[in-house]
Amino acid sequence: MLKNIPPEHPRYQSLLQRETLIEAVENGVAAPAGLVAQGRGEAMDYLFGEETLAFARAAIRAAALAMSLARHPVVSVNGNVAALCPSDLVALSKAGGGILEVNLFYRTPGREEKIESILKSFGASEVLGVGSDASASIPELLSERRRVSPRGILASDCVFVPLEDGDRTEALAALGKTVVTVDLNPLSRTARRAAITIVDNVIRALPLLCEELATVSALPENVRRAELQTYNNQEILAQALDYLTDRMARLARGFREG
Ligand code: PTJ
Repeated sequence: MLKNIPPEHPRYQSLLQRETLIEAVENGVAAPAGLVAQGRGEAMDYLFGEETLAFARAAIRAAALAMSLARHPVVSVNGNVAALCPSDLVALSKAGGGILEVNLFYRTPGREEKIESILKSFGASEVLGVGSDASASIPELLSERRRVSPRGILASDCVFVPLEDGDRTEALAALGKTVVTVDLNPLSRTARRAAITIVDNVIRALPLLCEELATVSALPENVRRAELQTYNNQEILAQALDYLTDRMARLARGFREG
């Protein structure tokens, strides 16, 4: 199906992501609800102009600082991100972003193992949260996402949870963990509750995050701590909304003026 999209199509990248997700649902890697999530993200990306904007770059920098300073960072992997950017997840883990852990909202039989084998095919040496490894539980969470690895999310101080649901973000934050997310919707509960929200398409954000992690890791720890303290997530979300408002107004003026 993927090869049917001509590369010169003006919406090639977007259609490719869509088809990748459809294929992942057909193969049992992504949940059917993952298509709804992708559609929501696609719509927001369209409104933002499908580019990585200044507020996203600032959040990527803060995310890299937080990961580099963490004692035990973890990269949480769901079906959507495993389908969209498996090689970047492995690269992020290897760059110091954290150990990989599969954590699913819809934990149906076989999906964890499929995601594990995708990550391993891209070079991951260890993937937590699969089968009996997800033996610990996050208190106050009813969904299947409560099941975590005692060596991973449970023990972590910083969790990267791209495309997350609001309940778990709140629960992880309540446990005192630094929650870093990627979410194209600045109004989502996850976006508002995370410590650091990268409002960008995960496809574009992950390679930039890997690069930034390498850059900040070269800085002295006290310099990284001081810079991270200046980061304000509410301000970043406000900038994302300001950008949308201004862009929509500009586009509306363009229609009126012809
Ligand atoms: O694989 P599972 O079982 O763990 O399920 C994963 C999904 C994504 C289905 C589950 O976590 C879910 O239902 O998530 P939500 O509540 O739909 O939230 C997903 C958020 O990610 C939404 O706010 C979307 O706007 C956003 N989003 C979707 N695609 C992208 C995105 N953000 C960045 N990049 C994207 N490509």
